[in-house]
Amino acid sequence: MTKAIKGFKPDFLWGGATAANQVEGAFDQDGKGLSTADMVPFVPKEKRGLNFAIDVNSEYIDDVLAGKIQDRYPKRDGIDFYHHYKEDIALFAELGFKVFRVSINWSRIFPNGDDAQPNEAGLQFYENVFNELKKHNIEPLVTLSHYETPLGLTLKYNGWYSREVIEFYTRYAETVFTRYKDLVKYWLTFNEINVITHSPYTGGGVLIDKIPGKTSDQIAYQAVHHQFIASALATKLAHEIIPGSQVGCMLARMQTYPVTNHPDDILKAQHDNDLNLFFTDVHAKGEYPSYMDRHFADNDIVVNKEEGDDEILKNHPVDFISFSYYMSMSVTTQGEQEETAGNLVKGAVKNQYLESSDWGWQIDPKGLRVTLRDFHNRYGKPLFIVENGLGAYDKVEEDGSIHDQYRIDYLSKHIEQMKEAVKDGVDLMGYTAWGPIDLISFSTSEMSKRYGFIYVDQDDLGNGTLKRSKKDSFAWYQNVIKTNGEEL
Ligand code: BGP
Repeated sequence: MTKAIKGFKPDFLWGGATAANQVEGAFDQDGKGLSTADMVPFVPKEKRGLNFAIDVNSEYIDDVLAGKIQDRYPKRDGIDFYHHYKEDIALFAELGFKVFRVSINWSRIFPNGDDAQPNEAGLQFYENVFNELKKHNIEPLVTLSHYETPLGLTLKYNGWYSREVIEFYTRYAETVFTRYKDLVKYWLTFNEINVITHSPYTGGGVLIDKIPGKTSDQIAYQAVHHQFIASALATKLAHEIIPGSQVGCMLARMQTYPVTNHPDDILKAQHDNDLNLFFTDVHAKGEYPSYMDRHFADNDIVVNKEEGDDEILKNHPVDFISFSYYMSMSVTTQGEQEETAGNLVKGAVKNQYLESSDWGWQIDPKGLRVTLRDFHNRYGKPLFIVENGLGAYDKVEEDGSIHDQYRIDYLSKHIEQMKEAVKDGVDLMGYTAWGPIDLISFSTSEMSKRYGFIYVDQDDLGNGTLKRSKKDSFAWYQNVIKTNGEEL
């Protein structure tokens, strides 16, 4: 008898994902300290390059703190979720969310990062949020660190480059696990942990100009080793403090294709994929993969480990693998070709078969199926897509409606491929669309790069009423959830 091929599980976790620094605002209220995200300015389009993230250096930070620079910092204001969370969660409930991904802003809990005692007002805020979710039967999925290193740790220790930060992170993790043990079951240790090799400041609160004589990669791989240890220790703590808890790692997946079938292209794509999957390899298998020995040697990278580190990694692998997926990459060794914008893979070039978003991200739903199958075969662990979506300019019609069919097209094609992957045998736990409510863009600090089913009336300069309204995609996603992905 042949086995029936089924779609999504009945308890599939449908929902949406946000990060504190992109939604909350209230950056200096109720005892919150500054975080690295609070120092990222808005840079007008004409002044930007192909860079993925707007970066800052130590001189810039010193000048801001000394009051010499008066830039705009959209992530300090977010969409004021801090004061709108009840209204926003009610809208997520109306969408039918089973899960909602948030991050805890570390500097709300430990304002300087290394404080001896947590800030009660910060703890209370998230307790209120989690209780509100519970009221609506929505599971929280909580990221401990989403590009929000307390600035104090950057200024005093140079962020994750310092091993001491592991202890501050585990203190923070233990504090929130203990406080929310009856409210939160699903945790992620670091958002897009691989981004640290592209932007050590964003991913690790590290200022590389403070470490002369070392390459960015030499610094980043040391810093990420500390994050791996911290992640494993947090996994251990979660399992001890919260019975039945599940902890995942989180990768910005960069599915990379060879442009031609020249063996050099195949090898290059394989190597770039390995460099990306290194982060999930360590988290899932509990050890450094052997291919990194060669990469480290070729690039003069020495990762200082302490005795006992290998055991910590080995003993506490993650329970599931989560990742963001927006686009795929293509690479070639065969001559010059046009580069694509906004990517994390050095030298990635245009794929002639794919269309691009207004920000140059190449849209590739089938790449998601490839990614899911690869992960499944490589790790055999449950998978969770915790970010996916289309950043687009939306037009508000005179009657207030917003016809975002382009967003529906993007999402439905990706969910279709998820369904195929599930039929291929992939164990998929859930899907949280990025930015279910419009929020501040991570890479550009723009408000006008919108992902939401819910529109927020605010422009790039911070003008607007902050009023929330439903786009066409709202009813569409509501029905997707209602039919468990059957109707797209
Ligand atoms: C991921 C980040 C998110 C996010 C998303 C979309 O890399 O984890 O924080 O915002 O990308 O990116 P952007 O906001 O730059 O369009």
